[in-house]
Amino acid sequence: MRNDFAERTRWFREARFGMFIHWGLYAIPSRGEWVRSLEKLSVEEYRPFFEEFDPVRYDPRQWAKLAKAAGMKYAVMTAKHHDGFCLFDSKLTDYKATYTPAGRDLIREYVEAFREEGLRVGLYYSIIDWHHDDYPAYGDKIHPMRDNEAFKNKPIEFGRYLDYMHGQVKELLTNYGKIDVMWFDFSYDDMTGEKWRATELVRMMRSLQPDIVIDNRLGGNIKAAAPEEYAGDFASPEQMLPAEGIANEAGRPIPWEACITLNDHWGYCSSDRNYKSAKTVVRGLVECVSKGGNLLLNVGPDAKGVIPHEAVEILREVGRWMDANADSVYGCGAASLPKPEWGRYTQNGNKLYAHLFDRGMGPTSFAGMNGKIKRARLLADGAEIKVETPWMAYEYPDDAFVTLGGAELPDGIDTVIE
Ligand code: FHN
Repeated sequence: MRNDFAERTRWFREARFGMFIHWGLYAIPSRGEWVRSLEKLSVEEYRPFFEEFDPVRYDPRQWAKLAKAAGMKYAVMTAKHHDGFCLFDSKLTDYKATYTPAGRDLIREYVEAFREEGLRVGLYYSIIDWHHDDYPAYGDKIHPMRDNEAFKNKPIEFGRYLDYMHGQVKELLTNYGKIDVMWFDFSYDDMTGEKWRATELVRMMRSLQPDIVIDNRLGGNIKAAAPEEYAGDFASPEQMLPAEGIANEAGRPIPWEACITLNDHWGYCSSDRNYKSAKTVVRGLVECVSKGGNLLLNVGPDAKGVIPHEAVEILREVGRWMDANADSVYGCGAASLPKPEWGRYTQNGNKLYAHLFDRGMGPTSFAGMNGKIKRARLLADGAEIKVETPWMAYEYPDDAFVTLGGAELPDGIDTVIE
C-alpha cells in the first residue's frame, strides 16, 4: 500500500467516528485518570490498586459490538496512561496487567476483539510516566514518585526512560499485529519534539508499520507548510470543536480529530453521571464532519471492565441514528456551501446532506438553489420531499440532489437526505 500521506490517512478521513477508551488502575479509586497526581498519592497509596486489579467482567468483544453498533469505525485504547501502568504484557516492566490478579494481556484481547468486529485499532500511549524512576517531575505538579523521601533527591537518567519508552512503542508495534493509530499524549513546555527523540521514534514506527496514522502530540507544528517528521498525521483538539476546519499555513485542510468525553471524565469516575445526550453526540459528530474532521468519543470502563450503562444506552441511540443516516457521515466532509442558519451541511462528492437541527416555522428556506438540485429524498426512509423554495445559486454537478425534511428523531434532529 502506498504510504504517502493522502493514502495513509484516507481510511481515517473517511471513518469520521471512533471510540476512545480510557481504562486502567485509576478505575478503582474511580476519581478520574489523574487521581494519583492530583491527590499526590504516594507509591504506597497507589500500590493497592495494582495488587487488586481484577476486571472479571472485561469482555472487549462486547465493547467492540457496542462501538460497531454505534457506527464507530475505529477505536483507540490506553495501553499506558500517565500512571505508567501497562495494560499490555511489556517485557520491559513488571508494572503491567499480566502481573496483577487480572493476569491477562488486556491490549491483546482488545485488538483481537475489535478487529473481529471489523473495526480498526489504535493505541493511546502516554509519553508522560509517573511510575518510571527516570521520569522527571512535571512542571509545578509534584511527581508522585518524588513525594517520598526515598526519591526526593534521587538522580534520574532521562535517556534511560526514553530507551524504555521507545522500547515499549516497538513492542506495541511488533507484537500486536497491524496497529492503525498511535495516539501519543502529551508534549508540554520544553518537553517536546527531539526531547523525546521523536524523529528516531517515528522513523522506527514507520519502519515497523508503514501505514500507521499518528497524532500530533509528540510536538512539532502539524500546520507548518513543511512540518517536522514527527509532527503527526492529524491534529487533536480536545474537549472542543474548532470554529472551522483546520488548515495548514498553505491553506491546505489537514486531518483532525476532536477527542471528547461522553461524561466529564476520561477515566472512570463513579460520581460523574453527567452524560451528554445522543442528540448532542450526533450534532457534535455532524459538526466535526461538516468541518472536515473526526469525532473520537470517549468511554471510561469501571474496575470490573464494564462500560457504564448510561454510555451504552447513549451509544445505542446514536447507532440508531447512524443506521439511517451514516451516508451523511462516512466519507463526507465540508460542503462547498456556507453553514445555513438551521443546521449543517456535509458533502461527499456530488452528494449534499443537509442536517436540519433547528426547524423554523414553515418550509425550510433554501432560497436561491435555482434548480441545481435534481431531486430531494429523505435519507432515513427515501421519501420524496418537495422543495418549497428555489435553491441557492451554487455550482453543483448536474446529478447532485439533496433532500430536506424531517426524519423525526426522538430528540428532534431532522436529517437530510441525499
Ligand atoms: O492528561 C491527559 C488526559 O488524562 C487524557 O488522556 C486526555 C485525552 O486527550 N489527554 C491528556 C490531557 O490533554
